[in-house]
Amino acid sequence: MGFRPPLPVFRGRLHDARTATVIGRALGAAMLVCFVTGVVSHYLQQPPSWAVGVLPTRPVWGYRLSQGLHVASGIAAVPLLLAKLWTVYPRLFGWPPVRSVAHALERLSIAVLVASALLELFTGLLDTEQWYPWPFPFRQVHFALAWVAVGSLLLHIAVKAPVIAASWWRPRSGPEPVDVDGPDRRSFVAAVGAAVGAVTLTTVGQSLGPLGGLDLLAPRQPDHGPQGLPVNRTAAAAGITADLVSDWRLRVVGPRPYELTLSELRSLPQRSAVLPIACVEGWSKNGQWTGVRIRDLLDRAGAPPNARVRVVSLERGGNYGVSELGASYARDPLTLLALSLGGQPLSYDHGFPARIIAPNRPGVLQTKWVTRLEVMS
Ligand SMILES: Nc1nc2c(c(=O)[nH]1)N[C@H]1C(S)=C(S)[C@@H](COP(=O)(O)O)O[C@H]1N2
Ligand SMILES: [Mo]
Repeated sequence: MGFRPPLPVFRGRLHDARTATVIGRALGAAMLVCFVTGVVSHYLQQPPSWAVGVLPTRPVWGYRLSQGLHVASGIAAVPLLLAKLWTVYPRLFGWPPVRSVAHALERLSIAVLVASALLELFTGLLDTEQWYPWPFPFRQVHFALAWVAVGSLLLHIAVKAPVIAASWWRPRSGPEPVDVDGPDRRSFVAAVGAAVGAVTLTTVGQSLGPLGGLDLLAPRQPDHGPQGLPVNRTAAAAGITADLVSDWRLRVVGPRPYELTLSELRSLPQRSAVLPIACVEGWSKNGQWTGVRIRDLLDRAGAPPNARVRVVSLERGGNYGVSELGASYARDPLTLLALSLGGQPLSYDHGFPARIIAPNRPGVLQTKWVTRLEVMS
């Protein structure tokens, strides 16, 4: 019984339950915010069929806020997770490694939690760089793993509830005059807090305009790009050439189909709206868009009021060449087939001759180089 292999022994109080709780509750909060906003983003991009027509179009900045929080909480979770792992890693050397079936299951659930949390943050971070060095589809796997991570997080919290409760408050000094929450722990927590603050302040400007000047680490600077707006996929990358665009027509397919040239579109009533492009990768920027209301174009085609619309781009082969507007978006007075941005005709990279812009919508669905609107029954 007395045998113990020569494993390291840890005496530092920074590895105790109080530190694990202080770091863990911040990490848990970040993970929960990240999870909820991630689920919002998933269902806005891929709604269940009953929800397609009723997705909320207000507030217009809703998705911008939600996705800004998603990416910010994910980034904040990186230093928190590293600190948490450092705090508890001595437990890897506990002896005996397994004390009971329950203990074995608990260790297994923690392995699942750590693995899924690390992989979530890693894939999410690389997505913000638009770098996909793996063979699986990012979005589906990121979504599925999120449930694994949150499920094992909740299980972990339930198992540890007594320890967490006992360590939640700053321990009071006992009879001996020791500072039980001493300077070591305060320095450690302050350092982790500073790391979280630093990575947040240097990235959150990608979606939070006033902090744009501090946006040093995020892959996108919201001000960099033609017409003051970043570009995710350039016209060149999408294979859009002057040739393709030269005989451009908008085709509206519905009960009364028709075609319009660009100058005919420009002679229809024009509307303006200030709406953000809110990219799922975290950057957001408002633009002043002008163009024709989708609603007006659909009415002219004789579309019923609850019609869904398939939006088709000139772009072939990409993942984003086709999108769908449910009825709530299609009828919204702010949903435009935009022809200009900031008073200038759209640049090629922003979707010339025409793109979709709709309120409270993931950027990935704001289809560029639109050539056809199809009324779906
Ligand atoms: N046809 C097409 N439309 C597209 C894309 C695309 O790759 N192809 N990218 C989308 C994405 S991911 C975003 S965030 C916005 C970016 O818009 P911007 O380049 O005008 O800023 O356009 C969207 N529309
Ligand atoms: Mo995007």
